[in-house]
Amino acid sequence: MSLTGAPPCTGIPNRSHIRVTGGCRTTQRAASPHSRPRRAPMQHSPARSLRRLFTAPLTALALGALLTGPAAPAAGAGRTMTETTVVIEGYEFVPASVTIHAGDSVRWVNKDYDEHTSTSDEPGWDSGAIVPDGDFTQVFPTRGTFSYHCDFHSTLTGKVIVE
Ligand SMILES: [Cu+2]
Repeated sequence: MSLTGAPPCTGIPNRSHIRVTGGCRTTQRAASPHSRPRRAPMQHSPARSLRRLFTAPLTALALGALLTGPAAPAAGAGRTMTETTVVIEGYEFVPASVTIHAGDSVRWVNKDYDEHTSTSDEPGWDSGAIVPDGDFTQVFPTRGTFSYHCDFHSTLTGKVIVE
C-alpha cells in the first residue's frame, strides 16, 4: 500500500531480507537463472580437486626422479653420470669406440632397418635383438676396455673404454 511506483512484491515473501539493496527487483534477480553464475566458485571445486589429482602423480614423478637420480650411481659420488649414445647405422657402430667414466652408461640406438645386438665379447652384457628404432642401455661400473659385437652380423664390432 505504501510502496510508490515500485512493483508489487509477490511470489517470494520470505526473502524480504534480500530487498535491502533494491526492493523487489533484487528479489527477482536472485531468484532468476541469472543468479546461477554466482554459484560458479562452488562448481569449480570439483575441477580443482581433479587438477590436484592430475598434478599429484607429476609431483610424485618429479620427486622420484630427484630421489633415484643421485641414488643410482654408487661409483664416483658427486659426479654427474653421463650417457653416451652409439648409433647403429649402415651396419656399423658409430662411433665404434667410446670412452666413458666408471658409472656412466652407453646407449645403443638402432637406426638401421635390421635388428642388431650389443653383445660383449667376454661375458658381460647382451642386449638381445634391438629392433629398428629401438635402443638398449648398459651401465659400466668398473674400469676396463670392453670389446663387443653384434650377434647377427660378425662384421659389427665396437669398443667401450671405461676410465
Ligand atoms: Cu647387427
